[in-house]
Amino acid sequence: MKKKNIYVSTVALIDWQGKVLISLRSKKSFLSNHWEFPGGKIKKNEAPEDTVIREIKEELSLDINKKSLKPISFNNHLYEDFNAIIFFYICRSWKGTPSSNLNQNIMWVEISKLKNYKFLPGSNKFILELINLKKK
Ligand code: DGT
Repeated sequence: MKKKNIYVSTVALIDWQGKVLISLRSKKSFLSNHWEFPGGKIKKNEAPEDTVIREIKEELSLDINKKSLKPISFNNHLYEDFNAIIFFYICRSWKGTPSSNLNQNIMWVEISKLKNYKFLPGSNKFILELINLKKK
């Protein structure tokens, strides 16, 4: 059976120590208690980069310049009720100090330790890609 497509943009914010910011989905949300990369659904007529910039401002109060966003990968993950097409970026510079506006638990984690966290299934692939990125 065909499922509805949803389009999502996500980003790995990587700091000067090579740590990545991840956030824990709140108890009320679908797939709660899974970790995720910050981001969210792309709105109608919005470019994927603009979704990252908007969501990072809303969720974490950080300002990102479009030039700092580097597209790395995408994934197509079939969840039970929908098909998620997820665009994945990395970003190494921004303005501000992150604070969670959604009351989500946020954490900086070394790339090599990301495997120890239970991520949304649609984003597991990106962890392997971050590891390979480090090796390059
Ligand atoms: P909402 O706003 O009530 O629809 O709640 P969410 O949290 O499901 O919506 P949103 O805007 O965060 O959409 C993200 C969707 O993408 C969500 O259904 C799960 C899926 N997804 C898979 N991997 C990731 C990831 O690493 N980060 C984020 N943000 N979403 C992911």
